[in-house]
Amino acid sequence: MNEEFPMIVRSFRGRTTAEALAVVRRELGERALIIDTRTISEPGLLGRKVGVEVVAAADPDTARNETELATVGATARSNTVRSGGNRWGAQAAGLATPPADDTPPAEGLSVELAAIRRQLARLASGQAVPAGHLGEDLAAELEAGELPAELLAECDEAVQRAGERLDPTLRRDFLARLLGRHLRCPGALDWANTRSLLMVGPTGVGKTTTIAKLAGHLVLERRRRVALITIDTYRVGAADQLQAYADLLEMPFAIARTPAELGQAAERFADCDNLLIDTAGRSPADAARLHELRGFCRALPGMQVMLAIAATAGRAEFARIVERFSVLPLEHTVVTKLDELAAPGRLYGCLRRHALPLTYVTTGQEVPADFRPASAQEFAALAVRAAA
Ligand SMILES: Nc1nc2c(ncn2[C@@H]2O[C@H](COP(=O)(O)OP(=O)(O)O)[C@@H](O)[C@H]2O)c(=O)[nH]1
Ligand SMILES: [Mg+2]
Repeated sequence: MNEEFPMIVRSFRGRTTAEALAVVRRELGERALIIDTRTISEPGLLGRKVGVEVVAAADPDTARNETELATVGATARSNTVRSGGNRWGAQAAGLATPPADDTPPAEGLSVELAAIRRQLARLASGQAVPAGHLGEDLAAELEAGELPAELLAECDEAVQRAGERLDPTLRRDFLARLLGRHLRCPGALDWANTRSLLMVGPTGVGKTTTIAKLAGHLVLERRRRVALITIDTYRVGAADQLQAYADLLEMPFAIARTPAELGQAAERFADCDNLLIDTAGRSPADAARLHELRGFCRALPGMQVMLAIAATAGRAEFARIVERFSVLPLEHTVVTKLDELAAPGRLYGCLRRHALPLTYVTTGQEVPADFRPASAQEFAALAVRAAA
């Protein structure tokens, strides 16, 4: 998490946008920067309560003194949320940041011309992405990270909306905050109330390794008694790997070939606090296997299901995996192989598009060290290359 973020960022609620904005102005001053607005709906005494949540930022001094929001090198002129564009107009490419005062005019001009040229090239190639407010460098970086075009446009619009009140050096942090809010991160797994966890996912994604990491964490740091079980319906002998971890960690181990066998194993391990259940088998395209797994899900009351998906998966592959495994009640996701991530924007786009409930990430092959709780802010910061 970025403790150093030199701005106050808070969320405010109201029944209407106007009401929420009034609270923002009262608390953070007239010059507060609106980062995001969304409708909220939550259970209340008399049915669902609908309202608006506004996230706003302000310089700490501004919030206290109700003076102008101090953005380096910018003189604030407008009190409205939407600020006017720059001197070239909002649609001009890459010109959102006027050259600093000490930039020789000729150099500033050539930068601008280069930006226009690149934008024209994009238009000509049919990949027009309205990224003129992000600045050429940041837009190019986000594109290189494969942030989907619609999200690039969203970032661009947010920067445009922020206008000159947003210090250019805070652009990445600002966008990370904005994007982070759109991911689902329900928080740490409640191990005290989750006795059994079933790990599913494609072959080779890191399911068994992750189970071993979780087991190590539970035993070493939480002093819980853990048993490991492998569901091995195809008798492919894939249980050996988990058995080796069970031996290493001195944990009881069982193989279950049917839901009934899983139930029996759970009874046998009645003195264990947690049962970590691995699955082995063929490709996720195997519908019969998934149907079979549904049977296993019903074998133990309160069992939770975790999908393992690799950070390196392509967009189409990601969609295919989520679609396949969605026949199971997926309560958790572990994003594996984050250490091999090459396209952070693509990963962010996939996580957001499929609204997966993010619980853990794994970051290497070392057991049990290479895993940690997932953080929406981290995925977003990776996507916009901000400090996490
Ligand atoms: N780089 C990297 N490799 C991993 C990670 N997690 C697992 N692996 C490796 O991925 C390979 C497959 O892991 P495994 O647990 O057997 O996958 P499974 O088939 O889903 O059970 C092994 O070589 C693991 O060491 C990770 O977070 N990062
Ligand atoms: Mg395995």
